[in-house]
Amino acid sequence: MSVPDAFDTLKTMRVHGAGRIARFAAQALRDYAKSVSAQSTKEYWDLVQAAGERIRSARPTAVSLPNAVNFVLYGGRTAFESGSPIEDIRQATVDSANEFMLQSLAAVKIIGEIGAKRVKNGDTIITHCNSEAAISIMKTAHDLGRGIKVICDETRPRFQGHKTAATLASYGIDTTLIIDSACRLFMDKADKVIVGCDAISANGALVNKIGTSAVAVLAHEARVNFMVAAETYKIDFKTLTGELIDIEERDSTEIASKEWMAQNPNVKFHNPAFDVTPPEFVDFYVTEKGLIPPGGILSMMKELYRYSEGAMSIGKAFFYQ
Ligand code: RUB
Repeated sequence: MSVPDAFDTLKTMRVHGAGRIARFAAQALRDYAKSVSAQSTKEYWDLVQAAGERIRSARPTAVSLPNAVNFVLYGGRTAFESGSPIEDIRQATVDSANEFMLQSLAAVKIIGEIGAKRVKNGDTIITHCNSEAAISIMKTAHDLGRGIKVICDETRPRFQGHKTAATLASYGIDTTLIIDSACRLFMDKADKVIVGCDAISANGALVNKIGTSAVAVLAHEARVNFMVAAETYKIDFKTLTGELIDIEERDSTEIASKEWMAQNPNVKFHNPAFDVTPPEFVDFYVTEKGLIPPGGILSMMKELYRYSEGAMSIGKAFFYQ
């Protein structure tokens, strides 16, 4: 797949969900790095970096995308800066992409195992949007015989909740699909909320699909545990220096048809794809490195930077930019 095709696939959400986006980006950049030819190492590296920039710009909010791209480029740059020949830079880039993809998949599995320990027999769980990390927890709990029930928000405007409901039901989990605005009614019946994550800021705030913060407020009101399944590469290091996470604004045709718009020319539209849940509404993050309360994110950032050898060294990757 060409770099413009990869960009388009991400932009139009044919691949969506932060983890899948990250692995798709790593794979697309790997394939480009594998095949592109150049006359000099500088030309080669400029081309690979430009491809990374392009892929990185497809979706602004999920920090897994720049972190994945930076991770892949980090491997190549180390070889480039040490004066290695093109073939070695190519191999280093391919190796770091493969490492990222493997570690990302492993993280989803570990999150499932760690998170399932927090799920009790007979729990009713509410979930929002479509998160493979959150699904991993629910599937693992189900496989352990916990007899869970899951209520899925439909997640307007793109209805990713339908996908979650179909997946959970296919595993044999007792699954119910509700409209987003029915969530408060069902919160009384819930024991916990489990959602995924697009980004975590240094203060422990969660960025996830639009509507997540409303679910968190409802959980808080009803004293229902709110847990977030998140690989550590969803931590946004830029927030350490005060940068705010960009919230993607999507096309208004996701919420009204062109025909309706033409009939109502004075109506304005606003279609943010994500929202921010303040740390006080998050009980804990389930990461592949264990459970972390929102107040522990800063220490995790330090750990990721300090112990940045080998796998998942997003600390190093961040400073690569
Ligand atoms: C998907 C979404 C998911 C997170 C986490 O949004 O908000 O909850 O990306 O998913 P979109 P995962 O459909 O707009 O990409 O756990 O799979 O990384």
